[in-house]
Amino acid sequence: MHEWAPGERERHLAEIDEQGFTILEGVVPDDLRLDLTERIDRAMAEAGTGLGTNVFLGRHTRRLFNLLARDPAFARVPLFEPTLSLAEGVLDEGLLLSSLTAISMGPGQEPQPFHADDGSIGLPRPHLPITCLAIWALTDFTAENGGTRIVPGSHRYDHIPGKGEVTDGWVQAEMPAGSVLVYDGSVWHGGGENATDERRLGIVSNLCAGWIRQEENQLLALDRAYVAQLPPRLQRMVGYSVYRGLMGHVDQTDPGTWLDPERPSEMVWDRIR
Ligand SMILES: O=C(O)CCC(=O)C(=O)O
Repeated sequence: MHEWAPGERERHLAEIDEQGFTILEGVVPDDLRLDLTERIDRAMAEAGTGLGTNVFLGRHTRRLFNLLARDPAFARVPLFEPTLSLAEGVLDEGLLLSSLTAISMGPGQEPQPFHADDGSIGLPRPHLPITCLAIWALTDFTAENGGTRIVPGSHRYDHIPGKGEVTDGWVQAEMPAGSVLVYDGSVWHGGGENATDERRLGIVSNLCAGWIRQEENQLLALDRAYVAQLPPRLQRMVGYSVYRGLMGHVDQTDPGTWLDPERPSEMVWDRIR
């Protein structure tokens, strides 16, 4: 269990609210960081992960999607208490895992176009936070190696960046390995430029409100028998749950009870007398 200093969690939540992001410095223990690094390298080698094929994915960058399906050890990322607790503060406890992706940004990578991660959702902006993301720095993130560029306050802009739109006023998430950048998915951001001769390695843990569609379809990506072995909280986060006793039900039952018939579950219909 992560120990917050008095007022620390509230300070991070206020930063996300005010500027769209916050940084948790040095929160990931070294053994976890190194273990995740080794597992990403193994999984990328097994999958034969190639370089991106466009300017957004990055022609010098390898991305491994669907991380949770590749190794249950990656469950530790979306369940990591400090970032999950902040995401619950931004969204609520009914949040879902939207996607889990490793990004290995190689030397020579140009800056990624600015974008908002919730930009595909056609709601008028600004709107309530509907996604909350965490980028884990498994190596140092620096100005030179492509630390994420982010525009403070842009989660409140009334539009998303136009294609190729150049914006000033961005700052860079420079953070030592073991730190995590947590942000509202409405904020304008993009990977920086890697002008070094070493890779910048990270994991993006994307969480969304329990009432919108997940970016990567976790229920199809993960076999049910596999999900049954994951921690119960993560089972709910991948979609074996109902939001407010209603959304996600099957024939008026909570699909979480398919994995554990004893799981307490109150359906909306039980509340109506
Ligand atoms: O790599 C980064 O710093 C940001 C990645 C990102 O925003 C994305 O791929 O959507």
